[in-house]
Amino acid sequence: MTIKAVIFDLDGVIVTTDNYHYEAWKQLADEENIYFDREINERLRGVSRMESLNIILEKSTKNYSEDEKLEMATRKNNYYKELIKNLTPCDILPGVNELLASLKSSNIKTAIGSSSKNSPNILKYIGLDNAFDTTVDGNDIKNSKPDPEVFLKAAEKLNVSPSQCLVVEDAEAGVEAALRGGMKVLAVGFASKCCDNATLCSEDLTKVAIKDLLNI
Ligand code: B16
Ligand code: MG
Repeated sequence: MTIKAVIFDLDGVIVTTDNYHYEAWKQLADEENIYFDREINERLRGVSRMESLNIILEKSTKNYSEDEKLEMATRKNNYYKELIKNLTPCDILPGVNELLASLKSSNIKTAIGSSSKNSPNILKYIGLDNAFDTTVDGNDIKNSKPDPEVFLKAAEKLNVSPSQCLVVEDAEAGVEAALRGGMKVLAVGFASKCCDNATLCSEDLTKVAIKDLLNI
């Protein structure tokens, strides 16, 4: 078997938080009179909070200071933190629990590799805080996706070489990060429609057979 570890992105792969990110950014954008819509929201997938804010500010004519930007990012995160309190195990995406169980019974290591600093809380709310061998998230890295840092750290913690890792991603930035890290990548959801460079593509995890993942 080529693959010894599977590293999962969190938002958009394990659980869908898209709408909560959208609602929290929308509230901030409305307060600041900045145009924001769901198409712009798609561009925020997988990128860090501050980079997301910079994308939103492309529609603003005002120049914000670094302190003002920090305040806005914190304000958005406070709205988001309230919204994600609604998450429960019912929000785990289809196929996730089954795939995790098959990987465990095949002795394949698993990790979370997420840009989100809210990862620890999200995993708690959905009851998967003890489901992975290790987790690396936005709190542990300096460079966010498409930089491969988050995935390379996860591989290091698992003691598996990058070429033996498969990343599961829903964002273009995440697919690029995995490939730049020398890993294989399964593109799901949004990324499955646009990432021709991914090793494998699937609309969701219900359509994925474990034997196809491990022998690539
Ligand atoms: P936070 P992932 C990413 O998570 C989200 O896709 C992205 O939309 C968000 O901006 C980023 O986390 C940072 O999130 O504000 O919670 O730190 O897809 O890498 O699991
Ligand atoms: Mg994601």
